[in-house]
Amino acid sequence: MRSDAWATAVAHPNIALVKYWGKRDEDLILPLADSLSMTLDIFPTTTTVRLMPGQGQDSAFLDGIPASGQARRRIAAFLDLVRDRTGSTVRARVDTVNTVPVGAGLASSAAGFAALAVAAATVYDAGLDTVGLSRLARRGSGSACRSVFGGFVQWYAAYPGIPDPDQASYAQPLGDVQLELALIAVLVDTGPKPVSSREAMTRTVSTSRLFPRWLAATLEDVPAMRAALRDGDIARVGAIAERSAMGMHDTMEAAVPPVRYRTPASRHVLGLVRAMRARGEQTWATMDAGANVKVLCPPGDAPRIAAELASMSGSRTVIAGPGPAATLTLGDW
Ligand code: 2P0
Repeated sequence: MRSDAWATAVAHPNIALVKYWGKRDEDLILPLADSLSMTLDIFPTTTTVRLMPGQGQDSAFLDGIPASGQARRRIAAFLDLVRDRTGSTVRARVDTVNTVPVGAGLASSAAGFAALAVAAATVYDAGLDTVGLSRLARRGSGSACRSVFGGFVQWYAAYPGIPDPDQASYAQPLGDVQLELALIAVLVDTGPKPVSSREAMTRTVSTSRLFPRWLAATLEDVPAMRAALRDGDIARVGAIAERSAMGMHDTMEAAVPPVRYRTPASRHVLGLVRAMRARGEQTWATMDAGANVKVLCPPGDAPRIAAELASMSGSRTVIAGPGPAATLTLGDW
């Protein structure tokens, strides 16, 4: 490890087709169930980590603006995990450039911590393979472990009884998916979300009477989605994805106090998607921890459906397809 080492990595957001919602270990970020996702080819995050010998604490800049408080502490705690592995005490400067609105349910933390994991593991010479990088990214933000890989991905929960769950919980790409799938992001609201997904998740698990039912459904949805992806059956993929997402929102709306990410604008778009499907279009909706709606459809239909959704909702739409794994793009280490 050279004292002036630096590395730059790029990673893309992922959208879960079967959602992750609920942890069984808040510190290790172990989920209560497996989840399945598609890494996107839009909205990349680029992160540079530069070792700063002599600097007293880690510094972080998000789109050029110094991070403070919780955001800086979360990055510093993540770098501590990397330093713990390598025995280094050298602090670092982190520069992150997002192309996606932060905190709007567009998976900026997934891309951000995946890129940070790859860049930090490189400069600190942590000697991690892709599974190790996925485990590390998970400790920054659960869904980030999926953005280490491209295409369709499964995150293993490491169910109770597994001897070393930290080791056993990581993501892997699915090698047997035949599906051609597009995702249209309908940007109804790109402002920050009212409640962080971390807080919302904890509140849902501890207070929502619907949560046990949702968890049981997820345990059934994972193998059903695996089979639908393997079969390339877009109608089954869409139906399972939509019920996973809507069930997740139902369970958080039953939390005390409720977490409401679905706004009137979201509900309008959800209604448009249902109406399109009723007239024979292959369209299904999913949503994450924010008001924006993502629409799944066949790639050939995406430009037409995106244009119609944009004109009916007045919102910007962006078409995505399966995207690449997180990669190192530059460095001097
Ligand atoms: C997902 N989401 O599967 C779900 C669906 C949002 C809705 O993972 O606390 O930022 O860092 O593990 O990964 C967003 O939560 O939460 C998320 P932490 P994360 O994509």
